[in-house]
Amino acid sequence: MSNLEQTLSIIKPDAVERNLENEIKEMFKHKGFSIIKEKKIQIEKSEAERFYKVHETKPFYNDLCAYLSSGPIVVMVLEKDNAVSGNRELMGATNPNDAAEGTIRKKFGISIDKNSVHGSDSIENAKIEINFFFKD
Ligand code: IDP
Ligand code: MG
Repeated sequence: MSNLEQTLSIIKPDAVERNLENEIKEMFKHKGFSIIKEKKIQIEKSEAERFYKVHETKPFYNDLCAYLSSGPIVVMVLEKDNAVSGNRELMGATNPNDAAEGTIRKKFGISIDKNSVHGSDSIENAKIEINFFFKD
């Protein structure tokens, strides 16, 4: 049975800055994801703070929000069967040092903070995050 889902993906500033946008998109397409919406934007720090609100008590929250708003990002809605878990798998572990071979973070991540991509962690959060960037 098919279980079509959508998830939110962000190509973070470190990857956009290194011109990795197309290579990362190719990895998504190769795994069968359709990119059904996308835009390249730069967000205000206050928007990053809203987006990452779940992390507001973490010691890295301020740096994380400063970083996400530090340069252009590419925000995408990805669609395929089981897209949420499939994207997490393709991204790899949060720390690129722990990420499996063949994952985006293994291939392109620089450090735990400059780890090249964001992906929603649940179906519920995917809906919230898609609506955050693409309300229409
Ligand atoms: P995720 O991006 O794999 O879902 P989260 O735990 O949701 O990881 O953390 C959000 C982002 O915060 C990570 O992608 C990473 O950039 C940053 N981050 C997480 N843990 C740390 C840390 O211990 N130090 C610095 N940055 C961190
Ligand atoms: Mg997360």
